[in-house]
Amino acid sequence: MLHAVDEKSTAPPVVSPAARVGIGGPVGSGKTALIEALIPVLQHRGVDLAVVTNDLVTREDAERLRRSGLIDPARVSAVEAGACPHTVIREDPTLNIAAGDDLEARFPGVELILFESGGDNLASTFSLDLVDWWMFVIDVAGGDDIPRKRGPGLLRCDLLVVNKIDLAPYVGVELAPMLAEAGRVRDGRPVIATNARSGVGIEAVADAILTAVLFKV
Ligand SMILES: Nc1nc2c(ncn2[C@@H]2O[C@H](COP(=O)(O)OP(=O)(O)OP(=O)(O)O)[C@@H](O)[C@H]2O)c(=O)[nH]1
Ligand SMILES: [Mg+2]
Repeated sequence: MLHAVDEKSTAPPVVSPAARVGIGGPVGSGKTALIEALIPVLQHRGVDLAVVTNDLVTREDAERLRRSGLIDPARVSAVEAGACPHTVIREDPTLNIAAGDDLEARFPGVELILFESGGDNLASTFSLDLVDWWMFVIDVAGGDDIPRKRGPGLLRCDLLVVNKIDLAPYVGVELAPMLAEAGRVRDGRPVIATNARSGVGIEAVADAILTAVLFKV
C-alpha cells in the first residue's frame, strides 16, 4: 500500500506490506472459484491485489487464473507444494512467504495478496507467519455433517465459507440447519454462505476482507 508523502520530502514513499489472506479447505470445495468471483468485486472496490496459488505438483490453478482475463497474469504466482498442502502453509511456509515478497517487490502498492492452499483435509490451518487472516471453504456437497466434525480448519479460521449452496437440494442438505450448526461450533464467529458460480454471498466475503484486513469499510 502506497502512502501519500509530503511533497517537499525527499524521502522515498513509504510502502507498507500488503495484507496477506489465506484460503484453505478440502479438495474441490471452490477455493479457486471463490478467488475468481472475488477478484472483480475487490477490483471494483479499488483494491490493488495479487494471488499466490498452491498445487501439489502442478501450476494448474495459477494457469487457470492467468487465463481467466480477470487479473494481470503477472500478478498470479504459483507454489508447487510437492508435499501435503498444509506443510507449505503451516509447518514451513517459506516458499509462500517468498512468493508474497516477490509480488510485493514487483508490484509496489499491492494491498492484498490472496494465498490459495492446495486442497487438504479438515485439519489444515494457516501459519500466522504467512497470513494475517484466513478463510476456510467447505461446500454443501461435502455433507451437512462437516461442521459437526469440528475440524481445526473450520473451527479456527477467521471466516468460514460454506460454498455451493445451489447444490443443497440435489445432495439432500438442509442449508439453514447446516449454517446454524457451523455458527454454533464456531461460537458465533463468522460464517458466510456462497455460490461462487453465481456470485451469491461474494459481496459479503469482500466486505469481511475489507473490514477485518484492509480496514476499509
Ligand atoms: N454448483 C457449484 N459449483 C461450484 C461452486 N463453486 C465451485 N464450483 C465447482 O466446483 C468445482 C471445484 O471448484 P474449484 O474452485 O476448482 O475448487 P478448489 O477448492 O479450488 O479445488 P482444489 O484447488 O483442487 O482443491 C469446479 O467444477 C467448480 O466449477 C458453486 O458455488 N456451485
Ligand atoms: Mg483450486
